[in-house]
Amino acid sequence: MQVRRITLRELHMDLVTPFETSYERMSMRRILLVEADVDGVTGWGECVVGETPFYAPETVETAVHILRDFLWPAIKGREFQSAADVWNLLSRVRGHSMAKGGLEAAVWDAESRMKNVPLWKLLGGTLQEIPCGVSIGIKQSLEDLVATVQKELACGYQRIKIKIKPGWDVTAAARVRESFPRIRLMVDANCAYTRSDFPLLQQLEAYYLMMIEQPLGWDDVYSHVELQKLLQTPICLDECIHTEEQAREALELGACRIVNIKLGRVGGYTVARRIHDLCQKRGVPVWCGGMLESGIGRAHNIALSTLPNFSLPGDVSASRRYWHEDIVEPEVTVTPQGTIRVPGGPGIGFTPRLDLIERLTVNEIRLT
Ligand code: OSB
Ligand code: MG
Repeated sequence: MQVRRITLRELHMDLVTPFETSYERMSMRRILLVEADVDGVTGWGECVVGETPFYAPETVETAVHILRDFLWPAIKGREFQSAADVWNLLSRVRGHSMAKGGLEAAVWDAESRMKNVPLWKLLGGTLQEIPCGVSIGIKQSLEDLVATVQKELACGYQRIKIKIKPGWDVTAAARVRESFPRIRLMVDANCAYTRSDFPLLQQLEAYYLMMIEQPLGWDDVYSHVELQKLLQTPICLDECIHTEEQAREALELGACRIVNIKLGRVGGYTVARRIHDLCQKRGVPVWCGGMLESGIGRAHNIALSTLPNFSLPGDVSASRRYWHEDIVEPEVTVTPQGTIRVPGGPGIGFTPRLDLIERLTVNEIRLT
């Protein structure tokens, strides 16, 4: 098969509620979609780049540049057997995982539509219903936080993750744990701490957290090794893991006991599946992270989450938590048990709403 052309679209979408992390507050997203024509069949992917380089180095501008000037030329006119081969065609470009991941995902969607099978089956997925958690941003007050947790639990979500930062950590965890003694609770620091904060991070042990996600530097595996030695609570790495080799390093050194896998952060399904398999062999559970995706990226996260070692609830939740109107039909919904039922249709199993996509598009680039 060959990719005949790709179209990049940047959409502006307002979040239902602003989302605050240790590094920024977001109230809208610049969503970058990739539409790929593969032998006449259309597939869709999402580059999960941020508006800023504060989570990871890539932004919308870098992704468009790399896609247009390097990734498209690398794939244009090339014959390949399956979407699983796309990673090799793109691997000459170093880094830029989110740009690669969005393009690769579009080809996977197209291939599974071509074969008339659900993408999750083509990937080797086995779970037909995936467990869901939510990621709750930093709030104005502890009361606000508790009320938000309460609301999400009432929707059925199976685990609660709260964002922390210096000044909003031990007190926030303590208050939520006090209010909800038995829930599955975890925290995500997005790299906000350093080695001098080890005593503070040790205080979090008192709240029976499932894990502490990415407390230390985005490129600092070794400090996580040191911290994990001091903690009973498992560390989960997010920002530190961009490649299969980094995942192996982290597991080998004992930097974490759980891995968050995001398609964009690792450059697509090929590496995501390798990290999944590696963790599975070592008995390390994984879960699917989120990047405040539109329905397209969310549908891909659902497909990924069907692989058997995605045994912990992910940050894959209902469309309505993010958007007044999502760009796929039907929108993503969660059962009262806090699960998503995996769609049975071909490809990602959700249909892009072309009229709405067009309305929200602020920039369109066709590459042929
Ligand atoms: O660290 O997991 C993260 C959102 C944007 C960037 C990084 C992260 C997040 C989230 C939200 O935690 C997950 C979601 O609900 O999509
Ligand atoms: Mg995270």
